[in-house]
Amino acid sequence: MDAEIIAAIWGLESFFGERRGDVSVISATSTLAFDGRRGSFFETQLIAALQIIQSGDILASGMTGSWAGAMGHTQFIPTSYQAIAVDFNGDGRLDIRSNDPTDALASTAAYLQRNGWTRGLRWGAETSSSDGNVIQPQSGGPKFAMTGNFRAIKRYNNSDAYAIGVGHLADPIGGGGPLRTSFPPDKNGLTKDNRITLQKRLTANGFDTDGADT
Ligand SMILES: [Ca+2]
Repeated sequence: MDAEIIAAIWGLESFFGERRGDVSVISATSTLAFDGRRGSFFETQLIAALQIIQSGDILASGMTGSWAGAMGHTQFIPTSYQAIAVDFNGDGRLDIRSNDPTDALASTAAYLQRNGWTRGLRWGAETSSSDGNVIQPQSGGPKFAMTGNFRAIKRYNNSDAYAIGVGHLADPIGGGGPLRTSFPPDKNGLTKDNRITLQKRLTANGFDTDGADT
């Protein structure tokens, strides 16, 4: 059940390596450092990114990631890369970005371990009870009882929805069945028709929506 969690994080972070990010990490972090709202955080990430280039682990030209500077298969930010990434395949390089995901997946395991992961313990499970530490993301939807490992997943991304998504993907990867209760429709979300209308209007106003999702 530990390996399934790593696989699920890989799925959520980069669609199992398909979307590792093609934005220059230096460009992304320097832009966000200048932008202000979380300026000091991204300034720290920028400095870390420059130090990684200086160390020779990643070439400047190949240092790409998300719009927020997260890199590779499991989207490590530069400071996490520096602090936690491991050379699991033993080739002398901390490589979380190339086609071989070995180092990235091992680094994710190391990250969870560093943040209090207990081996062999489930993340949580669907429950019919409302007692104790239970989260129900949507009224009328499934309820989940959480373990300490749920908190460890949230250290990856501090969101209940994210951590439930990881657990919910990990369970079937490990052979588990579907949830007993379905998630109700999102009352405040956009419908498909809303999305199509929005994209058409954006396109009409000159924004590139890559075509409406019809
Ligand atoms: Ca390596």
